[in-house]
Amino acid sequence: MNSLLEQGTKCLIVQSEFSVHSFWNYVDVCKIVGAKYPAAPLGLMTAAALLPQQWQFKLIDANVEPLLDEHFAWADIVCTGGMLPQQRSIISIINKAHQYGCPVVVGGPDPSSQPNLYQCADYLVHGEGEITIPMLIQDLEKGCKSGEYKSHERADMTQAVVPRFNLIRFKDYIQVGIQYTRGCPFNCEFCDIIELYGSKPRTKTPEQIIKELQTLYDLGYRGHIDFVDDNFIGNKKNVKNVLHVIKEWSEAHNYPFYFTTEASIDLADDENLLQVMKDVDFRFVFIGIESPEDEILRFAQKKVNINKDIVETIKKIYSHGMIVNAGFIIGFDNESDRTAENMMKCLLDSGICIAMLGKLTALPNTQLTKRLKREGRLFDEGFTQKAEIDQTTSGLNFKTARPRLEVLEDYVHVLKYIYNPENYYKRVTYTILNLKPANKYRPGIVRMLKMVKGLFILCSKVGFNKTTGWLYWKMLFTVLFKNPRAIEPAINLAAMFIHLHKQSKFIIDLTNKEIKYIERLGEENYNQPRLQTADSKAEIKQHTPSS
Ligand code: B12
Ligand code: SF4
Repeated sequence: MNSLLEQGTKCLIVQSEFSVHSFWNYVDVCKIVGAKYPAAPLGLMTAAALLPQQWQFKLIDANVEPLLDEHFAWADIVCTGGMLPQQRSIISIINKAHQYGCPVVVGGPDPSSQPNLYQCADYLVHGEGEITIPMLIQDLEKGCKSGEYKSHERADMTQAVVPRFNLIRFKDYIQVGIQYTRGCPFNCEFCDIIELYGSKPRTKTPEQIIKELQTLYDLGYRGHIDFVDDNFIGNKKNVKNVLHVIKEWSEAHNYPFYFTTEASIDLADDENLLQVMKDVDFRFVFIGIESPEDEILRFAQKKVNINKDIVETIKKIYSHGMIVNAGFIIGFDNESDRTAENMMKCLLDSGICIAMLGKLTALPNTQLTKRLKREGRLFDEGFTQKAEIDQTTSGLNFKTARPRLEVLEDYVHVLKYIYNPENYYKRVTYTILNLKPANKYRPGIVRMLKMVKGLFILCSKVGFNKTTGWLYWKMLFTVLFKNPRAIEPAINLAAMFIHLHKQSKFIIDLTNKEIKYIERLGEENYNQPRLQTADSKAEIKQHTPSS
């Protein structure tokens, strides 16, 4: 091949594998509805739309099909990338491609955060592809055999391209993502979003979003669309505009989609916003609650959550048809022996069923990481250790303020409590009885048949199981009598328990092993070898004004 920019250059795009043990990897639930993996690889589909369009693309998602030697043998160039938990698998893909003599382009959040770990790639693309992929293309035009592309500029989202949705098989996934905004106006100490994407939310125009919806519609996709935004409501004025336009489009197309997203808790302060989200059939929203204790939130700079009556706030969102999934964090400096109790009470009272309980993680480049470094508390192992699964296994990569054993014991205690079958079904019943779903999206006949089949599988798995059987039927009949319009989300939450129960058990066992290990070793002996080396500490001291 003379130039990589030739017409028909074969570009293999690889989404590397995520751990099967991840909280987010609810493959058992996917199987029930005939899918293979929850979410489609939006970052890579977007990168594909920015790469030279004269190329021939093949996208292999190793989470839904095996990545084979013949794929590498076919390729002239390989593109890959992704998040922290994919690090090891991304690097093995780079090595494999090199065995086949293929140059590799790597990009995405982890190569951008930790470029030093990806120097083995031929072309290393930092940050937002809208800015840096054109720089790569310029180099390819010049025939450069390697390069690193970075920029301090942030992408203008109004110029963003439509992702190459045609590179995936929709039936492999439960949901397809689209992105409306990047960045978040808040300033939480532990968050890397503001470092990666800035604190000024940048949004696409309503026309761009409609173009993406229309593309998906024309490709035959129907059903679940996830707005993968850092904070969907970061710019409240713009989001209302786009929602009004989506509403008109959805009406005109007979509501082919329903939506989910991630938003800050102040969503509940805006009745009008809640109503337009209901109007277009938003069904789930993920909210970072982190902690029910104001003192902890204040310390973590999570100001948007302070002085909120969480139970009432969540109830209000349920009444607009949206189930709240939430993130909670354990390991903040000013936690106390009441932290676990308070968290469990909050979860039970608010009915939050799907709670991602993670351990505080000092992610690359965050304010938290900088502070812990200054305080000499950051572990040398950095971010990679144990990060292969997600923040249920990684995290606490620093000397904790409370004894580590206490933090881990609380972690296990809360997990056991929230994913105990009785407690889970209690929360499902509460949530569903408070839910007023819009039910605008109506599945077509094929999807309907799949759902009916899925329901039979679910009933056989959960309904005739000695742990969940009675709880499942009791919940189902309560919902059928008291709020039949919400039967579908009730079934979905019951299905999710298959995954949540299994995943939490895995994490509990793993954490218990860690507890035993620390008990044997002693807290100090655990921390000391992991702390920053003497040299790096000296360097930090030199740069700390107070020292
Ligand atoms: C949606 C999302 C998820 C979803 C879905 C993921 C999926 N499969 O699609 C879920 C909820 C599952 C998830 C989970 C996690 N996530 Co997440 N997630 C996001 C989020 C909000 C959007 C991702 C997205 O689709 N963006 C839109 C696309 C277009 O952007 P992009 O992927 O960055 O791609 C662009 C560039 O990076 C570049 N690019 C990307 N790939 C490539 C490849 C090549 C070759 C090139 C040239 C360019 C390129 O071009 C694209 C266009 O600009 C991001 C934050 C963000 N704003 O991106 C966090 C983010 C990616 N997640 C992150 C993390 C840490 C996680 C978790 C580990 C968190 C946890 N709590 O445990 C888990 C692990 C996942 C797992 N399965 O094990 C971090 C990653 C940090 C890092 N340094 O790697 C991010 C950045 C933010 C955060 N702090 O949460 N996540
Ligand atoms: S509200 Fe969420 S996205 Fe925004 S800064 Fe805080 S943690 Fe990050």
